[in-house]
Amino acid sequence: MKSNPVTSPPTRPSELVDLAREAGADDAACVPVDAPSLGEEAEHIRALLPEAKSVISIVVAMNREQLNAPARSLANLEFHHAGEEINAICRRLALVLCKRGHRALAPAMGFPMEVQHFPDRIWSVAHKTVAVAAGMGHMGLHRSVIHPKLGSSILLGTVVTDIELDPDGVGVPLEGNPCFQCKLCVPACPVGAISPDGAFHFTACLTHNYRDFMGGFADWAEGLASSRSALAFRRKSPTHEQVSIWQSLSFGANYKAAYCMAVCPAGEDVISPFLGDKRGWRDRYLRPIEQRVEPVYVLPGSDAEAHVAKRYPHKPLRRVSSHLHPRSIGGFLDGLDLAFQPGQSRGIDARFHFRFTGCTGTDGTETIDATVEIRDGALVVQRGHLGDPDLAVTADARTWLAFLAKEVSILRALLTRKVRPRGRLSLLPAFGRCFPL
Ligand code: B12
Ligand code: SF4
Repeated sequence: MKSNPVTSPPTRPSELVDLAREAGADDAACVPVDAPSLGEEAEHIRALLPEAKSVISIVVAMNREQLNAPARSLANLEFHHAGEEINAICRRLALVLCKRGHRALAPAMGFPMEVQHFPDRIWSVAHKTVAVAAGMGHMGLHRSVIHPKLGSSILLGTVVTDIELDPDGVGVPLEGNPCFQCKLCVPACPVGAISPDGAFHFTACLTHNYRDFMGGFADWAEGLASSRSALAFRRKSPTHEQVSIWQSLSFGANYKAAYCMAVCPAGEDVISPFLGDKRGWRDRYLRPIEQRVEPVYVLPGSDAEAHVAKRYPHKPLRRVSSHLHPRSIGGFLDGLDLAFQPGQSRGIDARFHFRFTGCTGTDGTETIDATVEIRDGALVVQRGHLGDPDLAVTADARTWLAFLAKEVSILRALLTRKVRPRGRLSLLPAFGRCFPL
């Protein structure tokens, strides 16, 4: 039986921070679950622990020298060790709190995740959102959280608990962002996932960096299953790629890049050598990454493919699939902005109306209408039909999802009238080009 924490007085946040440090954290802060800065994340936190009242953000610093080494085996070793360490710290802290009569749990820093939801949200808690809300840092241009002192080379964890916090000393978002817009992370990324204007190209990063993970692995496995012979498979996927998969399965999945984190000079403990010799920093940390000859994984016809061909012609291009096939029309519509390729949308100035019939809703089948506008390299997706369309598409939901998963050809879908376009038909393939999967 648990003791009744409701009767106990609110806990001082500093007490929890001390416990987190004793458990091994390099920094920590707590924030109530109903803090406005947590936004919708509160729902996900309460889904894990309905009694949750607070979250403790845990920060662990990594060895920057190890991350900065161009050899990715060194960086991956550091990611794996630091990841295990943060899981152990969060587990230890949660156990201490449980022994004191509270409820506490520690979601994974990375994997395992709720992969049955793939490609929708599979993580239990967004550690970045918690860390930012608790004042542990802000997301930089590269979209990782930068700690004001430790910099970018940190991993994050979260402990969820039913402890009521004394408001005095709870974490609040930092006033300034440690990212000072040096933009070194932009050229460091081989697939152009980080735009100088702050946009983050999710599918570019995922397809390359996570080649041995999740959808990348599924694509590799399908390549194996669909090959006529061993030789045909070897032609499709050279032997070093099978060895990479073996290594990832044996020793923990390995990232292909993470260079954005490696080159970042932000953070009090990191910045001095950069400010002292900016050119020297570039030569030491950016140049070897740029010059590295390494396979780069891209979606065919993506902005990433064009970027590698233009910026890094010495890096061999490997055209693969991300296997981010949506499983529902809601997932398709929500995922459009993650998959959108501004470069491929050049020249398109159009409004699309979609009507999906036979969608599985909570109370039976239903129809979903949506308007998609693509203009000036930007995308706007809205529910319902707005304005006059240049192309209107009515589609059976199951057929549309099967088409996106390459299980049904568009020709067959058109011939069977499961997909019925009306208007400027040339816009249909143009639309497809903007969203390679
Ligand atoms: C999803 C995820 C990814 C995705 C998306 C990256 C991203 N910027 O969010 C991919 C697979 C590309 C990725 C890559 C990496 N990741 Co990661 N990742 C996560 C994860 C599981 C959730 C991130 C999250 O909170 N997203 C939602 C919001 C808060 O973040 P966002 O930036 O606004 O959202 C972007 C994407 O997540 C995506 N997105 C938003 N909503 C949704 C919904 C769905 C369904 C999907 C699929 C995507 C998606 O679009 C947004 C912008 O394009 C966390 C672990 C966790 N449980 O929190 C680690 C985490 C963010 N990753 C981490 C790391 C270290 C990395 C890598 C460096 C890995 C590596 N070693 O190479 C790279 C860096 C890439 C980069 N520049 O961001 C660390 C970051 C630490 C820090 N200092 O901030 C975390 C916190 C893990 C940890 N416990 O420390 N990651
Ligand atoms: S490398 Fe420069 S621009 Fe990129 S996140 Fe770090 S400080 Fe910001």
